[in-house]
Amino acid sequence: MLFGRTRKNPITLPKREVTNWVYTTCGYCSTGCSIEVGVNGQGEAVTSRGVGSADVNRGKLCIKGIFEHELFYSKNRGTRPLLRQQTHTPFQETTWDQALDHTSLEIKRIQQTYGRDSFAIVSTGQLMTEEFYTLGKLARGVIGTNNYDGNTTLCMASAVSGYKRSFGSDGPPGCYDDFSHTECLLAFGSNLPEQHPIIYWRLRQALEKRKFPVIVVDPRVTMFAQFADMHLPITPGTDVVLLNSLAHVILQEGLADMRYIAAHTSGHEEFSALVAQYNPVMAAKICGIDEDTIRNVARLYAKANAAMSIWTMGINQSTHGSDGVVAINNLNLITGNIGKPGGTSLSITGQCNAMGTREWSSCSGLPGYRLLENAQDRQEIADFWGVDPEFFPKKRGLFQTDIFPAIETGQIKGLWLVATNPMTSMPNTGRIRKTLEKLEFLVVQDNYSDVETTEYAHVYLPASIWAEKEGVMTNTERRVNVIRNVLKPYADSKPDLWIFNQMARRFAGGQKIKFPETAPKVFDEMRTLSKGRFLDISGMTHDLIETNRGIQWPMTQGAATGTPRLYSDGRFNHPDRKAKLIALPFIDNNERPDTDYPFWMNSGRVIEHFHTRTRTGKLGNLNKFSPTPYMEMNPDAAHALGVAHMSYVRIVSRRGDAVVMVQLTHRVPRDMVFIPFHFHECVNRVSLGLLDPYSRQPAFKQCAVRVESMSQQAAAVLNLAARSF
Ligand SMILES: Nc1nc2c(c(=O)[nH]1)N[C@H]1C(S)=C(S)[C@@H](COP(=O)(O)OP(=O)(O)OC[C@H]3O[C@@H](n4cnc5c(=O)[nH]c(N)nc54)[C@H](O)[C@@H]3O)O[C@H]1N2
Ligand SMILES: Nc1nc2c(c(=O)[nH]1)N[C@H]1C(S)=C(S)[C@@H](COP(=O)(O)OP(=O)(O)OC[C@H]3O[C@@H](n4cnc5c(=O)[nH]c(N)nc54)[C@H](O)[C@@H]3O)O[C@H]1N2
Ligand code: SF4
Ligand SMILES: [Mo]
Repeated sequence: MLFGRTRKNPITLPKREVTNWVYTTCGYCSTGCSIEVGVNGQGEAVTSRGVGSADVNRGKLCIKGIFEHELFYSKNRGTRPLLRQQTHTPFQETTWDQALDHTSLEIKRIQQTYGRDSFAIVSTGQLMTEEFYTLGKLARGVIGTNNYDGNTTLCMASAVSGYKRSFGSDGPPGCYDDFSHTECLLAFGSNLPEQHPIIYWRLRQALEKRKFPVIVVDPRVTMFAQFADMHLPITPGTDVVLLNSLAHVILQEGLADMRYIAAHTSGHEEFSALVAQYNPVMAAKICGIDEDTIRNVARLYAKANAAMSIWTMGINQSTHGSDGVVAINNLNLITGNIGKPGGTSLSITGQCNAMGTREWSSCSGLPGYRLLENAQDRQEIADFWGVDPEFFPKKRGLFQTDIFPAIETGQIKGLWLVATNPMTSMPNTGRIRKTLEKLEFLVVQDNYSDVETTEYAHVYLPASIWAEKEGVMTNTERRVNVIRNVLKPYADSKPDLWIFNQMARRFAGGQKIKFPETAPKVFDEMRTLSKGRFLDISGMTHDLIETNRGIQWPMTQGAATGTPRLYSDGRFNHPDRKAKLIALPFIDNNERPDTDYPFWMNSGRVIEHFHTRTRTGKLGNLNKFSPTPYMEMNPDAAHALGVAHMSYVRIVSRRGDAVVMVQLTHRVPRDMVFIPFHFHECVNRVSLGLLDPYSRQPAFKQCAVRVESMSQQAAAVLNLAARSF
């Protein structure tokens, strides 16, 4: 008798005859895996594989990388530029010349009518570095708006700000190899196995060779927490209190590295006086981690010969994001754990090239970590580009999260969105919708014509995706890796570099300044501008980068290799060459659960999806794992409300509501729900996103909601309605 699957059609694997493997780098997360894309005799990309000789991934890829070649053929790629005079009327297909002419005329009209800064540009962490540099030249040197920033404000701004405050410069000091040397790992608000699977795999490799304690601080029992030796389920938003208390114990028990503190830091006295107030008994009441555990972790960390901390969005996306980063740096400074093998303060970056935009995009300043506030930096770039230094503003303009409120109040009238989707990714999207509707002119430049923001756009520019282009990206450990061109641009889409260059030509300033047409030529400009600087890349070329499977900056001209660690000599980038120990008083300003809204709403990611699903939502091999907006809820809390597993509920906050399917799990405590943020019209309809005072990054991870059970029929209707807006 035949049973089950034997009756069904057998699974057949497609035949993949690869004639050519092309070297490239993954375009999703910041791990920076080297990929080879297999191309067949007909010139089609048919498969992807990890590069065995690449130090980062050593032949491995996560589920997103394995299917990355499918992106080339994914649905709803933009085929031609689209244009319309008014939103909510049908778009007309148009030529590149017309789309670019119209856009440049609108930019000029808005700037002439309302002032130069009334036109804003919001970019991303997902272009090639050469594209970032070119967009920066266009924004700063030609168009001349000071309201130019990136979505990295949602992502890495707190890490940047914290590094600058502590060390005098941005730039993560450590690397993945530190796992092989450390004796204690402390991870804050990072779900490494799902969000950086290959970095996690590097950690596992190190642990197989040599056991050391792994301690995860996260209010949720993440996959990382499950694999850790200790899990500290912290009260949301209170990491600074825990960190101050760890420092308290280390100083009080004489476990600090006083020699390192005296030689390489300033501010010790004020810092010690502040942490003296954070004894573990008092801290436990705020951060929810008991006194014994605090003392135990402090001793483990301080007594290890080398100890390291990593963190991601649980720290950065907080009203104390920048302070959280500084607090982690404080911990590493007082224990002498900076710039030594296994001893570091390593921010795990988010997007594939969030580092590249920090280094070269001019979003927060000028290229190569130069500052608008510094006259010599302005002069150097003005001379190099051939512009008047007075054309540059003397202070950075609005952060991305301040640009939208400035649209609300009429200060900004026109916007260019490049590779970012704020209608899904910004907090409180109801407010974002109103701002986009208020714009006189919106241009959206994206791989996909169905990206939600096009609904509000006047012009849509179809950009080529990933390895239809070429250029470099910098990963979490400062490794510059190269994306080689695999396929020619899809339909009539164009590489972002081409689009920026064509736009430049349409401005008088852009005709005077040189805009090199190819990525290697742009890279040459960056190399020249990097000479002698902290992020020196003058020793690199695209070819050398490919040969080495990525090189870590700095690498000066003539050097044999890159540099795995920064600050190994204990000399930092503040004028006195010391790192700062900074006192961090804690003020609790989060929206907390109360009787009307009794749950913390936490949000984040799952392994199979990337951000707003414009890409992973279109690949069956990824989307099938979670095609529906859902929420993790504790079974006890659900029972009390009569909410069943796999039923739909309505979550409500003071901003808005959303419909999600319930997944009952003990991953979340009784007073918390967790929602992946990948879905449109979902978590960010509800989120608050209070801003960090230094970095202006939103606290996506903390707000208060209530959960309403509802008739499943009504839920289905609402769910559909919400999605069709
Ligand atoms: N699969 C996948 N991988 C990705 C991405 C993706 O979309 N999908 N995106 C990339 C990007 S841009 C980024 S920024 C990274 C993000 O990578 P992660 O930061 O690792 O991912 P998240 O899920 O956003 O948040 C991490 C954790 O922060 C915790 N958290 C919430 N509040 C607090 C708190 O108050 N304190 C502490 N200590 N923890 C808290 C959450 O419970 C969550 O488990 O991932 C990158 N990698
Ligand atoms: N509630 C909540 N909200 C969050 C977060 C959270 O944890 N919780 N995390 C925040 C974080 S850390 C981040 S990084 C943001 C991400 O937020 P977004 O950047 O808005 O999200 P993406 O979906 O990555 O949008 C990138 C867009 O660029 C397009 N794109 C990709 N490559 C290219 C290219 O080469 N050229 C062009 N022109 N377009 C391209 C994609 O199709 C996509 O539409 O979301 C933030 N929002
Ligand atoms: S870990 Fe990140 S870089 Fe590596 S394959 Fe996965 S998504 Fe790409
Ligand atoms: Mo991010």
